[in-house]
Amino acid sequence: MTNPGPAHPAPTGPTPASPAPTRTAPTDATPATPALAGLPVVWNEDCLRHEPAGEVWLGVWETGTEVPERATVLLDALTAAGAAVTGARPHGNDALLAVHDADLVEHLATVWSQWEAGGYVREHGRTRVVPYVFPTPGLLGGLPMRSPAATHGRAGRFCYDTMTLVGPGSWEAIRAAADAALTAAGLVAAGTAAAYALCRPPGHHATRAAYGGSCYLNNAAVAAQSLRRSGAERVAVIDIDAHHGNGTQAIFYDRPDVYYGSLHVDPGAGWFPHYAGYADERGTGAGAGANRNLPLAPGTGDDGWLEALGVLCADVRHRGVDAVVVSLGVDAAAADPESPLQVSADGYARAGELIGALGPVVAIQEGGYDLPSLGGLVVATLGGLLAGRT
Ligand code: SP5
Ligand code: ZN
Repeated sequence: MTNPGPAHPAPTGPTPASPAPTRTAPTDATPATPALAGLPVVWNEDCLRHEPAGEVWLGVWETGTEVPERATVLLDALTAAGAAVTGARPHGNDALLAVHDADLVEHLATVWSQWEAGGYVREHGRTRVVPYVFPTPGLLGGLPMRSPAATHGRAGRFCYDTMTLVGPGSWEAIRAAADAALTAAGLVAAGTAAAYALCRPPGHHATRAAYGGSCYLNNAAVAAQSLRRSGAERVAVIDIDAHHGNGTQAIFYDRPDVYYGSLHVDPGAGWFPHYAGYADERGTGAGAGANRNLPLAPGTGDDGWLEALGVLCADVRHRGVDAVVVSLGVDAAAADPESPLQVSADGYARAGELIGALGPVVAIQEGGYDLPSLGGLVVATLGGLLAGRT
């Protein structure tokens, strides 16, 4: 029997509080050569404005794990490690529309104001946009897609689950995360060896025309396409988030110029995103062979995980690559509440080395939900990335 969710025991007690925010300059305790000295970390404060206020899972509104504190914890850890925090530069919608349908972008930009204007909050106590009817192929049966008159009907048109809520500041954060990804891609296109975008919300579950899995716009796909437009002929997206990046896979599935490789907990063993991420999904048409999924058994640790990453890296070296995008989720770590993989911080550091050796890298933050260990995991990965590059 497949499980409906995490097979390991749910964490007991309240979510641990994040460390007190410290934005002070490095102190005497900082090593002489900070681990991430010189690494650009691209950030925009607007990423904090998305407050999904939980997720509706199996019909029940639960405390969510994709919380704003994730970003503050990461920013503090990266700053303490000597990274150079730089502001995300605003970009036009062109870069978004190269990988997303205009209807999705328009919906995300406007659905909250329509929800509010429709009285869903004031009159009905519905404090976030949560869809309830989904126009699946089984419902439509070949009928043309409509744009429902009711906002609550329209809410399901571009969303494929109930866990990915939209609130007052969501669009500003979604847009800021994409700008951060584009800014990091621009730095690498201009010759910087590695750059990291502190994207929140994450993006790899967002497809061309639909959002879900705590993701709204696909930051990694936006970065990959921007690298292509800047002249990189062959781009590889390596996705080490614990979950399969079904959105990134779908966006590039028929293209030979953007390789997608992912290691993730086996959807066939009962894990999100359930409908994608299987090993036989290898790309289609001109993109045949440019997609590789390596689903891993629950419980897989450093050895199995790094061996699988080695397969993806061999693929990339074999095909040739001008720039790499890494979908950097750290939810494969042992302490993470959202996946049963058992990767250590050393494992993540080694992954960074392997990926850094492939070529110039744009790192995009995806998942990772254990607030006490989140910062150390990302710092370890980026430190490995810098070490592997040389
Ligand atoms: C970017 C990313 O890592 N997205 C992950 C989305 C997968 N979320 C699946 C959630 C499944 C149920 N969560 C269980 C919560 C139990 N309280
Ligand atoms: Zn994930």
